[in-house]
Amino acid sequence: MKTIYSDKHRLRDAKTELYGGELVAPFEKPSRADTVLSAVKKSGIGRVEEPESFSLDPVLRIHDAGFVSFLETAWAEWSKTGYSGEAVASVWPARRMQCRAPRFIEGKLGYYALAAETTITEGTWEAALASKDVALTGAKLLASGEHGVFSLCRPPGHHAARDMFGGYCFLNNAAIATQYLRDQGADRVAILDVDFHHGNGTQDIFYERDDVLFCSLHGDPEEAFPHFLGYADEMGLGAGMGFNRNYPMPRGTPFSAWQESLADALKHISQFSPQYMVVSLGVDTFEHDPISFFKLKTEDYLTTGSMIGALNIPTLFVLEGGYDIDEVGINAVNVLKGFEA
Ligand code: SP5
Ligand code: ZN
Repeated sequence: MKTIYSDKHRLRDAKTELYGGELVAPFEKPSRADTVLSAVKKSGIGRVEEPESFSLDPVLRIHDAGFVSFLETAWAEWSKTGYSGEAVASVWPARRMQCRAPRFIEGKLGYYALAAETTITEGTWEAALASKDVALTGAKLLASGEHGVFSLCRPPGHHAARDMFGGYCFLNNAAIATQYLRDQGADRVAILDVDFHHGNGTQDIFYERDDVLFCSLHGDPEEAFPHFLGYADEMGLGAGMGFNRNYPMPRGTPFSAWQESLADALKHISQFSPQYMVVSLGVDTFEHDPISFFKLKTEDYLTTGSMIGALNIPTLFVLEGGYDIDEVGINAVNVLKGFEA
């Protein structure tokens, strides 16, 4: 299996994340991608290739144009205010307030942010653009006949909605790749999101559509980020009714229980008979992940990959979360190995 990787992820190198009331060094940091890349190389699973550059067109098939231009200029607008910290939202269009994007950057940040832990910094936009190129290059390889491709995306994407960033995400790489595959002629694409966190952005983007089935396994939003989406009763809307499936699970969920949700999601994906599957591959389900609460072990990722592979659907793996830097590489690669075996 080929891996697509760009060094430009390094341009996303925030110094601060709001966590537990403090500004801490971000969990989502460049060394994550280094760890995954070195595990890929060590595994001998296949070649590592640079992405092609794509225009903004495939991005604008998913994201709002105002949002895209906000991301593009946010750092420049913030830095000219004279603030010394990173660009961060501090005020929101909360209930009964006007939901419109104001002119000043502080207002725009609140309008477009879904969470305050994620800052915008110099280089964030360039890194996000490269990350979507990594995803799109993988999708293009899939469309040209590859059976499995790994897009080693960083920054991640699944929390980013049509017009919202947050949860360490700016552009929704998996959604952009999925739409690209549709636009290349596939009638149906399934998205399987196994990141510990609910893929709120991806769900929101495809919620009213019956051409993209979205299935997400995640920490119960009663207890886990993003808290305001990911409940089991979210089944889709209009034409999309029945094409969204959530599997929220409680604190301490072991692989034995997680695997049952995976099997059910895979059963529905198989019944949908998609031409392609896009896997939002987060490995923050790991027992030692610092911000999550599932109990998956390193060898469970091999089983996960082989269960996905058993469907025999051309599959794009898009990297999302996973924060225990010692194990994130081996766990991600185990999914790929299991898929190929
Ligand atoms: C892509 C991805 O995995 N994004 C996750 C973003 C989560 N950010 C908020 C984390 C809040 C964590 N609170 C956990 C308390 C653990 N003691
Ligand atoms: Zn996550």
